[in-house]
Amino acid sequence: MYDNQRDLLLKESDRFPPPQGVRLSYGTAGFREDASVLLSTVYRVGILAALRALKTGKRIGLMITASHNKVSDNGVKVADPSGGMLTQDWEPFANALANASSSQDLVQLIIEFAEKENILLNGSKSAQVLVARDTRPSGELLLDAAKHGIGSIIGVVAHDLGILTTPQLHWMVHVRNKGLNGSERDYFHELSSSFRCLFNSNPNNSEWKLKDWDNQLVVDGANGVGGQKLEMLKEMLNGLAIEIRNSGKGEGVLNEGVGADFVQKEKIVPLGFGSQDVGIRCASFDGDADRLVYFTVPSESSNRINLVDGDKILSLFAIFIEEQLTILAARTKATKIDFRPTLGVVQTAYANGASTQYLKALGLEVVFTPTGVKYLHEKAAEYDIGIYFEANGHGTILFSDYCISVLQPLYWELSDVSSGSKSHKAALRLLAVTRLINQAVGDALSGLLLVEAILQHKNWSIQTWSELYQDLPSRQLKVKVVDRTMVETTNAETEVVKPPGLQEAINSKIAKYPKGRCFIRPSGTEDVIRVYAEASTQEAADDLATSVAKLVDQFLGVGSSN
Ligand code: 16G
Ligand code: MG
Repeated sequence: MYDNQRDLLLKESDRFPPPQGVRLSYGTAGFREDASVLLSTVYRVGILAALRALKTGKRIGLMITASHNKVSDNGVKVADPSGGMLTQDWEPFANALANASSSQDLVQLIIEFAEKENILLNGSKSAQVLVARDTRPSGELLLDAAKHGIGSIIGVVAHDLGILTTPQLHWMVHVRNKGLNGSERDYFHELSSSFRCLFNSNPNNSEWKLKDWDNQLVVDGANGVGGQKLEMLKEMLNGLAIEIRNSGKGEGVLNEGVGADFVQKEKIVPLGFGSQDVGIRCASFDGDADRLVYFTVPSESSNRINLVDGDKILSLFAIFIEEQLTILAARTKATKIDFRPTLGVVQTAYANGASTQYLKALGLEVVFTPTGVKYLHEKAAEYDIGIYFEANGHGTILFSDYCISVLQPLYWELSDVSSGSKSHKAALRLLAVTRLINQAVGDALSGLLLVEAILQHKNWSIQTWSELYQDLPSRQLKVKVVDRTMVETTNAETEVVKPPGLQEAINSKIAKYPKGRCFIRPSGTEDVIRVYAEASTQEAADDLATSVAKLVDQFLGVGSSN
């Protein structure tokens, strides 16, 4: 490392001293903490993103957000050149950087890491990091710290994209690394034009109908960035009739009693919704708009909701894609192009058992990964068409390069042999989905438009969609423990391997309940062990969860469950 690089790093990092007594961990989706302790962490993640940009020679993304956490928290995560999550190999370095206790230690770590990764720190290469933040008040100051971090590596510059949703930033990294423009306007144009294309491919629809389209959709924007961006998207869809509440314009506090996480976990109506919404199609985003769930308010007399979660969104998407592929398969014989993509569905252990059974009964290949987008995304990318969703509403559909490269010529061939036919339209619809659905990460805005287009296409109400299958009753609990790393799991988190004997004890509890299923896992974002239980009745699911929570308490010492 050249002296000027070392001096710059020492000088800049002295301005961002690490907090005392806080141990930081990159976790499932970046660092998240009370915003007041994060300046040094974000500065250091800026350095990491700059090093990653030099290493890959591509644009890297850095997002300031704490997603569904309370407004006083904030966080930071990094997007790799594909627009996906930071490669897991770099997570230990991220942890080491964040926890280095002095500027000297920090510089030493950087020197060693750069040497190991063959990153030249002599300013001979240039690179760019795209940075953005959500609407949290602490975001501006933290973004500034990130820019200082990026600027501490000679040759790397930060490009500030302002306030964005997390998926918008991931999308921009993905698109710009392909040599395309990737502005916010391009993002909205891509979503709105592909949505229009899908909408018009339905014989009963036409462009002018977009305005008069069943206007009974109300969206809860979690008082975050998603509501604001949906307003902008709406403009580009000529006033598509969506009512947006909790849009972050002073109606309430970010994620407080609102948003996808609240709706999915509590299963009660978010603030701003109530008896006036009975029977209407409603949707909720989380604070940074990478989660989407739907719901209805079934009755005026109760605040309970009927949840249509990520599993049901996944099922809707899978049915639609499978239908288009079946139509195409019947006709591709007439063309020179042999198109037989592999299709896979990816879930986690939190997926309701009824959804898995339903998807398997459709003949789909269903696979499981541990919790966290990075795992699901990686698995889905192994298929030509990989559909992944967590029950909490994170998910998307990935199309392989092969798939996209074949669909386009296939569409043109079909326009020769059978223009306007069912198969021609099926190819058109699949092509539109490849453009509408975010290829970098799950995206509430693009997911919402795809759900809406499919419901229109099938002429389904939210009730018809919700009745595809009946969810098994479930219960989630968390147990505070001294050290959550004492629990180790395998088989996509469904079996405990450590501490010994605990899985056997859980099994004997499960055996008592018809359709019983239960697993425990250490949280990746909080210092707790999570318990999930499912059974044929709500009472049984509650009992099973409570008895397993007690076991966790017994095996892992001090603690209380809630
Ligand atoms: C993060 C993850 C989410 C996961 C959740 C689990 C991303 C972008 N987000 O929010 O996928 O479901 O953590 O939290 O990966 P837990 O480990 O505390 O249960
Ligand atoms: Mg989120």
